[in-house]
Amino acid sequence: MDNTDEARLDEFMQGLERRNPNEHEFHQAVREVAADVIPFLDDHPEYREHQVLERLTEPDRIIAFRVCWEDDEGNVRVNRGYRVQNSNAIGPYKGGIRFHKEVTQSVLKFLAFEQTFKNSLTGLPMGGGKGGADFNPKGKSQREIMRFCQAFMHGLWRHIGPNTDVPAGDIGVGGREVSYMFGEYKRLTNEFTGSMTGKGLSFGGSVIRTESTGYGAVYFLKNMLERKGDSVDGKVVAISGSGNVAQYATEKCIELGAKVVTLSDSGGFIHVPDGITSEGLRFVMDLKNKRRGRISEFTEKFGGTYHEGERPWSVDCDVAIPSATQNEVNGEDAKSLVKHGCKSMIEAANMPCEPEAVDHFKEAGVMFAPSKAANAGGVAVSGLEMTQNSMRLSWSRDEVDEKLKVIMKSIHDKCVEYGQDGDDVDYLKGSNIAGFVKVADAVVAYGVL
Ligand code: NDP
Ligand code: 2IT
Repeated sequence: MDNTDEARLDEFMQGLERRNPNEHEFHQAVREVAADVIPFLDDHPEYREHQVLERLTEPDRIIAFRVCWEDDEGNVRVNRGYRVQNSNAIGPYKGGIRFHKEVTQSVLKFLAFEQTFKNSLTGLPMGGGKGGADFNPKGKSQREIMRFCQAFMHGLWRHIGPNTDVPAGDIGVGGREVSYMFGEYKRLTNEFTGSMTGKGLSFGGSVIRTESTGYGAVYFLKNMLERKGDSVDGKVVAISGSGNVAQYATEKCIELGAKVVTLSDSGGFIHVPDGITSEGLRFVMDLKNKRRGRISEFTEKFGGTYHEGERPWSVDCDVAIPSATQNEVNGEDAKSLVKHGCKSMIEAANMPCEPEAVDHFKEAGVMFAPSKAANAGGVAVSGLEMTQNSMRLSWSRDEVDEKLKVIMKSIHDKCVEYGQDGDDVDYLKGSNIAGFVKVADAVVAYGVL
């Protein structure tokens, strides 16, 4: 980046930070995109003239609402729900719902902004949005979760619909919660439409949607390694998280011959140097999806070590796949990973790497797959679920898996097209620009809106 672009970036970020005070996650996500897009605009003045970046960093709208519900003891509880509709330039708003105690407007704005470019990269007609609530599902009964989901949908239903905005899952929201919310939407509108994705398979859900984010991230890794004449087989992989994305990334790694040596939750991580077996993974799925237990229980049954309060970035590995949450890999973690042999970083969570970590991976020559490319498999299969709902039919597992592979390869190839740098590929730059161009062309085409 030359001095003029550097000055432009600083000026742009100062304005954004002034207009959006204290929204650190949002600032971080925008800076990461703007750092690549601003120099690109030098050769594409029409986007600058139309203020496309300025428009895409101001969400179309933010909906905030009170969610009032009753717990099992009959106490009245109050949470705040949101939907950030960032851009519908290329399709209905699309993106997950997050239930987590640390949900803020800043977190949802960063996620909705990222989603806009991620969805563009999939090649499917989907705009970008994200929603959620500062509701902590931990320790809640099934009935409390159901009542919360229904109350949340009471605040949201007017603002969504199959051609308007199509929510799905994210942290704290899986098939069970989507089903409660979709059921409530159906009751309120008296319509059975594809207004949410990630539904149960017997009522409009797509096969492979549950697996798609984790599988897609590993397909992306496979594409990156194959470009270098390498393969997933035999790689030692450190994964964080033990939820939806971590589970299916682990499953696909095992299937392709890699050894997954770590998983984690918010309490700590497990290290299994011989690799987590399929049986061990089934135990984790049961533990996390049915019993809502802690990952520490794994070592009691399957061996390995548990590291309380630590993240899994201090173990020997070839590949790291953070799959828990934002900013879970800092600069020191990045140095530790590189020291322990890590050569590929696959961001399966959204923005898991802090900027210092991204810089360090770049300096160290680590292949870096940014989240908007690496984890796009989830929303891609959500897009395929929307298609199946519109056509009122269901595709087979093989058909959907094949389409997912094709989409992940096409995202990889777009990153190469826009991010080629000699023999190397800057996947971050490639994903930012490839994602931006499609949305920007639509924004320009609509005129001043
Ligand atoms: P889940 O709720 O299924 O699992 C989340 C996992 O991350 C749990 O193991 C949880 O531990 C851990 N975790 C959450 N917050 C923290 C934290 N602050 N510190 C440490 N660990 C934490 O979520 P998903 O697997 O669906 O999502 C994981 C990531 O992937 C998120 O960044 C999400 O945005 C992203 N993603 C998800 C997609 C999807 O289809 N689900 C699609 C694309 C991206 P604990 O159980 O202790 O809370
Ligand atoms: O971050 C994400 O891409 C998701 N949580 C999935 C969104 C979706 O609409 O499937």
